[in-house]
Amino acid sequence: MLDTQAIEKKWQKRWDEAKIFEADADKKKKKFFGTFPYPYINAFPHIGHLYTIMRVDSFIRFKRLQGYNSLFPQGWHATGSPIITSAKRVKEREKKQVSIMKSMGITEEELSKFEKPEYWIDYFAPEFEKDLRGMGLSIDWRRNFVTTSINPHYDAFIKWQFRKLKEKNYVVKGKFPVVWCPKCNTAVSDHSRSKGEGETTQEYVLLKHKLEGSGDLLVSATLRIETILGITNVWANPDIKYVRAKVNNEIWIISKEASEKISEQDRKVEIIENISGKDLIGKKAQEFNGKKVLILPGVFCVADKGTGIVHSVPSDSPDDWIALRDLQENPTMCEKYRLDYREIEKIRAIPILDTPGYGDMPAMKLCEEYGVTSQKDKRELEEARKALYKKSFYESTMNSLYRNFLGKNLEGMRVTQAKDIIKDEMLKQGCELFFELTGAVVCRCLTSCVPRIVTDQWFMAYGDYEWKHKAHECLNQMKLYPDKVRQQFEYVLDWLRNWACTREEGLGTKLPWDDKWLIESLSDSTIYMAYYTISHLIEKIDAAKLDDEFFDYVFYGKGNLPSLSAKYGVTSDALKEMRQEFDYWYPLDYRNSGKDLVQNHLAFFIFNHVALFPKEKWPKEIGVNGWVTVDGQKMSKSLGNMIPLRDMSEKFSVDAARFTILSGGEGLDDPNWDSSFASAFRQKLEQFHEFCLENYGKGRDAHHEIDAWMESKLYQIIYDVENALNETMFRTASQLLFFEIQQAVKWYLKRSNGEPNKVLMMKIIESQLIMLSVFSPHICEEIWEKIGKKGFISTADWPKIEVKKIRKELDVSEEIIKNVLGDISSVLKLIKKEKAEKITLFVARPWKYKLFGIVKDVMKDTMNPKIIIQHVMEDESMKKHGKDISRFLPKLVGRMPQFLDSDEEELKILHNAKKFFENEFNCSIELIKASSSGHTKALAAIPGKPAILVE
Ligand code: A2H
Repeated sequence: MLDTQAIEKKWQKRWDEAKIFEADADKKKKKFFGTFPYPYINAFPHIGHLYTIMRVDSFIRFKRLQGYNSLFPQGWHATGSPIITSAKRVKEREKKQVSIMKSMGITEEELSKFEKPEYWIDYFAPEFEKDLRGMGLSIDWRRNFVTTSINPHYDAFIKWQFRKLKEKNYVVKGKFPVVWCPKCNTAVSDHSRSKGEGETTQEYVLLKHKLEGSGDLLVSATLRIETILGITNVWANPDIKYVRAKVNNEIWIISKEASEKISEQDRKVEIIENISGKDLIGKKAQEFNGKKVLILPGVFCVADKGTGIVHSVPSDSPDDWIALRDLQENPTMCEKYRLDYREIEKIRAIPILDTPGYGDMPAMKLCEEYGVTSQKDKRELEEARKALYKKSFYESTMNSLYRNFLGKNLEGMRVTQAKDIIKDEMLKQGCELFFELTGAVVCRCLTSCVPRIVTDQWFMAYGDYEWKHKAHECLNQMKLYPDKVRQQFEYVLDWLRNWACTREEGLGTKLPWDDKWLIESLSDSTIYMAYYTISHLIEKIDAAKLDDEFFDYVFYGKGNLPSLSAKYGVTSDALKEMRQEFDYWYPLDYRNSGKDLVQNHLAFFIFNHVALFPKEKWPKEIGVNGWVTVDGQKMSKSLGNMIPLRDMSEKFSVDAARFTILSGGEGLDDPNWDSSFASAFRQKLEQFHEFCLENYGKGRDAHHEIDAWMESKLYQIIYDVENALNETMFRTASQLLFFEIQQAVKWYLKRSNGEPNKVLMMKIIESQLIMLSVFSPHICEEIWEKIGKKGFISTADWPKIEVKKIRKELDVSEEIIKNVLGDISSVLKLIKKEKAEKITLFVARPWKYKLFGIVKDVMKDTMNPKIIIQHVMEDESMKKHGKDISRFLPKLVGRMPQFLDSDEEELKILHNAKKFFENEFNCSIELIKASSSGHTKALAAIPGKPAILVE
């Protein structure tokens, strides 16, 4: 058995000594710069990290082979809650955390050290580096760094970033709703959650409808306050419990659930009495403009959303439209609630907006389009609701009813714009804001979160219209892998609003102008790829001296070199080098991450780049991938299937592990790690090692016919691999560059009687090695050295293709020969004959080739045998074979063999393979054209499948 661990160590050491992955700016060379998000270092890296990081390493290795000066740096993220909460949980000796620590091999005595967050960094940063080095990643380790004030140079960089953002008004302070943990007493951003990543607060406007005959206010909640002039009625659910409650100084009628939530949002709530929804039905309510509307039964109103009361705008809400229609078609229902049916019948939707493509009654139109026939069509209704919500928000305009809205002319204005104006006006009229979470959120401390309004928080103003616009501009010019994620990015860029960017405790960089605050982890990690370009050089400068002028010089080229050099105590050349490194490596070419980061990190990455850098430095490509499953199961600590990377070498060998993870999936699908594949592939690599050593440099000098096919096949595969890699389709590439080549070589060796062409065989082995080195570099280096190649394979040249030698027609010939070989074997088996004396092959009659040509053409349009035969019979020359054709043609539909243009050509290739057949079957082979034979067997021959006679 090969000692793969020794091979891994050997090559990792050699790479390190030769510094082949250390890349410096070099204006003469084209460059490629790719990154994997720096991980939180609160446990050892595991298989979940492996897939994403391999997508970066392999892409960069590929680019390096293609001649790019390629840079792959790696740092560590120590900011914020992942480390802090873990440390806290250790301090509390929380059971689960203690068992996690134990499973990482940390002893009881060491445990107390992990109570201090700083210790995690000291401990895990080197461990991470060791494990990633152990995976053979082609990282430039000089550029490695850690975040937070522990690294004063990075700290200065983040402070520069935030001062710049604040100058542009992109960091603001204000009263904003946040997702709040009542236990930690802090806003809880995505990476501080154990559940509910991506969930956020949603703002509702509460609208008050005065109940006739009393001062009570029926309060409804809406996301679309701008539709206020379209209200035709109010919905209350007859089957749920409401309360009359004193809210501050008013009496509100809302659901019981709502009263609890409202009391958490800065209001005093006292419940006076319970009332049933039924008792509200049929009463009247007065709107803000004096208009009176009926309260009607709305069974779709749920108690735990908003206030449990909904006002109805049937022109623009599919839910309201269909609920109203259901009621209008149901006199019995009206009777049940003692409603005057004639009055209900008269209610008409009020046109208020113009929606391109849908006119002024879009709710009705969308219900029709999506097939909503009643409230029971829940799925259709949801689709209609979603479609209209988006369309209306971006495209609808206010109609003439809004010509004078509380003194403002809003006619013709876009909903996006009018919404805020109307909201502000209505807030003055007594409406209030109310917040819900878009879904359940649990803090890392395991407490359920609630929406909360905070007043002195700092926010990133991702809702800023111009900023969004620029972010879109950047996205539009970016290449995305796969492009399918573009829509999600567009949605996120639009949807992002204010983002709480600070928290009160933990590790991180202090907000430069308000040092009670620390910058949270998703906000100090947006443009650090720029920091990589100088991270190994900046340490020459005393961190205490680093100020904005320094970073302005490096990133913007501003300032006077001699005076800067004096100021920072380094030579002008040292400064110039940093500027050049940045200028050369930026823009970032490729960033890859898991799909969970689209909604936060990757969007922030775009936002912050466009805010701080000129267009020519905006990032160029983003790759997004799915989540790793392990042997078909979700990866989780409790299942114990999060294989740590440090176990890979021994269990599977690093090269097999790298190959396995990349062949586990591609695109947005969740890739699966298959342990049995990894074990099997380890052996395959060993066999491959043996094969290369045995076959390299051996073979004949002469050229045979079959060499052309093999060469064509090789180039075709290289070409396809290159295309797949260019699209980060690593799974496709892995199949081609390993299994497909092997299959081809196997056939080639069979066809050349075990004696391949020497030069070609060398070329095959070298090409395959170079391509495979993208996935499994150690074993490839080892073989490369053993077959006598000079230099590292990791820095070799990507195999060159001679396009004109790719000849697809040769594939057809080989396919026919393969089929004939199989058919003869089947016949021998069928007649139970071990050895034949003689085998005759009859090549089909010429008219059948013409027939096949026609059929192949027609089959592009239809697979219906009847229609195909009709088409065939349109050809005069086919008519006389009509009977024959209708007998055998139906069997061929969908499974025509590969065939050549004429019996002459087929005969020729069979002739070339005659010796091969004779060797295979150890008998003489005769080739006869069916057209010149009277043998009945000959009639069965069709193109690509000669008839076989065994004697
Ligand atoms: B919207 P989301 Cl014109 N039960 O207001 C059922 N639905 C409720 C509810 C409850 N307890 N509380 C509020 N809603 C409705 C106007 C409107 C609304 C228009 C168009 C679309 C639209 C007039 N009805 O919502 O599930 C309210 O109806 C479509 C999304 O939290 C509220 O806004 O997203 C909306 O659902 C909130 O729905």
